[in-house]
Amino acid sequence: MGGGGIGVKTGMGMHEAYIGLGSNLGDRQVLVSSAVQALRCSPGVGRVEVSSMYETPPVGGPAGQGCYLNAAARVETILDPPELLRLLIGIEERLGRVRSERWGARTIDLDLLLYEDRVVATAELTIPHPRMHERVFVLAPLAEIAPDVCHPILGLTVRELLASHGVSDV
Ligand code: A4P
Ligand code: MG
Repeated sequence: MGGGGIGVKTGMGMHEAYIGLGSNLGDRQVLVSSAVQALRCSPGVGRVEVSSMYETPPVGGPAGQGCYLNAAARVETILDPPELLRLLIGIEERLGRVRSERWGARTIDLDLLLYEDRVVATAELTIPHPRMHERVFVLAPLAEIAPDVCHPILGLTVRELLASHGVSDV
């Protein structure tokens, strides 16, 4: 098996997952970029492709929060969904996230949006992310890198989900 180098080889055992990134506290651009960099350097993660960053008004949560920077990433990984969630939580913690109030301001939020066509519903993890289809701040960056990927429960592509919010293009 030549040529793989360090890191993850493509092929058998490799899965495709999509991550939503959001930040509305601190240096948002540096935090989102650092999270992408951390993903790229993580054991078990191969190629990472990332969308542009989108400035979005806060949805829900306490009044007076600043705008978010949101992005989406496609990762190739040999990690299974719970392992990938643990990796995301570890990166959030390293980047200084403190969990206080639900939907409150945060340095970085990493959500596991989709993992191939898997449907997972455990106490710790729900895939697809249960609110992804309701949120233009998730769908717009995701449509940039994965317009034709299908939501395994709703049976609609990301492009179609975005269009259902009256957004035809990003
Ligand atoms: N968890 C279960 N499933 C997942 C999953 N698929 N991905 C559990 C990630 N986590 C998942 O999440 C709480 C727990 O959910 C995790 O420990 C994990 O075990 P959290 O990140 O601590 O809490 P949260 O982010 O405050 O809650 P939640 O429900 O993830 O919030 P959302 O739905 O992500 O919304 N407005 C704009 N413009 N942009 C944003 O990015 N984000 C939110 C957060 C609200 N408003 C926003 C934005
Ligand atoms: Mg979250």
